[in-house]
Amino acid sequence: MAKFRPRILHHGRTLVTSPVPTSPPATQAPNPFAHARFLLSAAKLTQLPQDHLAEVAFVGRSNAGKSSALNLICQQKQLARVSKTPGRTQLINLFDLPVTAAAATEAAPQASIRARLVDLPGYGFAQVPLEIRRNWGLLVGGFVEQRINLRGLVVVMDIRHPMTDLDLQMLGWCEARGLPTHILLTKADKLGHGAGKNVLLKVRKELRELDPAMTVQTFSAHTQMGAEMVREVLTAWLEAPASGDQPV
Ligand SMILES: Nc1nc2c(ncn2[C@@H]2O[C@H](COP(=O)(O)OP(=O)(O)OP(=O)(O)O)[C@@H](O)[C@H]2O)c(=O)[nH]1
Ligand SMILES: [Mg+2]
Repeated sequence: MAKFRPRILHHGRTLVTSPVPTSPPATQAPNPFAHARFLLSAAKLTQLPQDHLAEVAFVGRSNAGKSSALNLICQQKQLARVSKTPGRTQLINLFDLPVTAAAATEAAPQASIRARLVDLPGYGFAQVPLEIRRNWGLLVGGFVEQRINLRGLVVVMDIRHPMTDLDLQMLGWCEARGLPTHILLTKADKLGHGAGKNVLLKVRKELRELDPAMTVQTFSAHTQMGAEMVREVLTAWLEAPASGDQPV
């Protein structure tokens, strides 16, 4: 198990990743994530399903807004638990996207993606005891490094405090794993339009240095800004054929 430590990111690696759409679709497609339902919470990697179903994981600092983002993407208020207390999610929470009769109609086949969404415990909460931090490293580190089901990672950052040292370390893990990585700059409602755009451009510039394949967008769980955009990114990842990626 590698330690959670800074990695030197190399340049110019090409990853297969979906381009971030720049404008909303002309017609509103059905939301393929609306049928998500809670599957299980895992305290250990061995408790996770052992199959080959595609998964996308949400990771980021504690209190950044991971669970809120998941809820908006799935258009459900209480799918993932949201809390004002940082460090609330200490378990890996899995959500199933089942193919239901309601979801999979011939008219809207894109409304049925058989996959899972994963809410990972957050990092960077100063008051967390050493024991819990150790456990976090084993759980989240192990998941990001080894989970064969992973098709992509969404790194959630508070737009007011993006690209912290711990975020950069996480991006290093994502980069090492070689999976598509998309950054959500969330709580964008807390900044004015111009200020938010400036942060977006700055982060995009930093990513060009770190890993040009990584993508970024602004997002707000409160105003729904960027929800359709991230749904399109996830859909493209989950619908893409598996790359034969093996655990590292
Ligand atoms: N203004 C604003 N607040 C948000 C937004 N997203 C989340 N929050 C608030 O931020 C706090 C933390 O949100 P969560 O979604 O629980 O964050 P988390 O990353 O899942 O936190 P942990 O599970 O503790 O790691 C809550 O009080 C949310 O209401 C947003 O887009 N805008
Ligand atoms: Mg959470």
